Amino acid sequence: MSISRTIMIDHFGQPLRETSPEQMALLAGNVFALTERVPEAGGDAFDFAAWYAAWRTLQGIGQQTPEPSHLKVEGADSFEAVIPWEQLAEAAVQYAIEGQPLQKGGPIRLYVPNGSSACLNVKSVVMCRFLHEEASRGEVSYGFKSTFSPQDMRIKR
Ligand SMILES: Nc1nc2c(c(=O)[nH]1)N[C@H]1C(S)=C(S)[C@@H](COP(=O)(O)O)O[C@H]1N2
Ligand SMILES: [Mo]
Repeated sequence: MSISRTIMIDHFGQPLRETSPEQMALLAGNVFALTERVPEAGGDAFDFAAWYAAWRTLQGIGQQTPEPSHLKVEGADSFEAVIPWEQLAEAAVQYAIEGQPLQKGGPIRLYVPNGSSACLNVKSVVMCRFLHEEASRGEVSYGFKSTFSPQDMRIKR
């Protein structure tokens, strides 16, 4: 089975950009063994924040554009997580194992060591959406895709 090697980027609703695991790793600049940051995990990783900073510069996104409030990551299986920006400071992206593309969980997998749940370690990430949603700042959600937004999730039934 062949998996998609493309990752789409939605930054604050601007036109979608496309990238790949290898482009992301190059842009992030520094690759390391994931186990250094996530002891139970393996493979090759780069720092999420380093990638984001370099990507913003490449896209010409200036200082006047605020930091996101959340990252929404979507897996190929429609699992998705909305992660508060503050939880991503130590986040790492697994993009290869021994230099080879991921056979499972590719094209990339996000690891959030400081996250509020292991459920935020989304596999098979095909879409990263950078959001600014002040009303839901600090709120986490994850699960299989539904028609509910994080805004809707705030109303407990
Ligand atoms: N794409 C995708 N990522 C996912 C999930 C999923 O169902 N699909 N499950 C999440 C949940 S709820 C957990 S607890 C962890 C489990 O990770 P593991 O299989 O490495 O133990 O993966 C997370 N990432
Ligand atoms: Mo989970």
